[in-house]
Amino acid sequence: MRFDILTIFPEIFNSYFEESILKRAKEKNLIEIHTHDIRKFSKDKHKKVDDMPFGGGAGMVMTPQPLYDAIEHVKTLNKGPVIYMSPQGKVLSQSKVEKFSSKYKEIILLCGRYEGIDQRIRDTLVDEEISVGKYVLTGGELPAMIMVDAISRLIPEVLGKQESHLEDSFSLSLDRKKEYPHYTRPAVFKGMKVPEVLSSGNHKEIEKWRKKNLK
Ligand code: 21W
Repeated sequence: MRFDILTIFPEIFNSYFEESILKRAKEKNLIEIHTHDIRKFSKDKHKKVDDMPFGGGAGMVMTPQPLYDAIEHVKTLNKGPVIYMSPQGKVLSQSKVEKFSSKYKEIILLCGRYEGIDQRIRDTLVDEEISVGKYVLTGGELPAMIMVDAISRLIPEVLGKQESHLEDSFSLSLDRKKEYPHYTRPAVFKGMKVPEVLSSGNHKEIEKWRKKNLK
């Protein structure tokens, strides 16, 4: 999977994608992540990317020229859909993530800042708008990271045997499913004991206990 991310804050992405599972997926060439600084495409003498809203009102709007040029450039590198991370978008769910992961080999993620982007870019260059939940963030960068994370972990071989999603409760059904409680060593922590059955070696009894203790 190839991701191209359009943002005015490309540095935000570096640390998260350079750790753990996604770092390993990049090293194994299972995913490619390219960030593009929208500001570099600004033809304004001060590299401005925002302007006042026509009709008045609070806040600034991302001006169309840098967005248009950035998207047109990225479209030569990535043939996938342009997904605008937007509070007005369809809320992301595991079934949506599964659709993206199976349908596309390339995806373009557009991150907004300020009050959002000029409507003419949405009308002409955006294929789909996705939100990550019903709460207000400062921009689309965290949502884009969520997209990359959730889509990438469904690609075969991104997760090791250890983290395999074939057994996890999320991929077994579309919505949140119950999980049994997890414990690890030590067997006693600050006086709290691990349920004895879990170290009994009796797999039938362990299954029974786990079924009975779903949360
Ligand atoms: C948020 C821009 C709200 C404009 C009410 C109170 C991308 C996002 C974003 C943002 C407004 C996503 C206002 C879940 C999100 C994003 C920035 C509207 C301000 N309205 N998913 N304050 N939540 N957010 N105006 O915020 O770009 S995906």
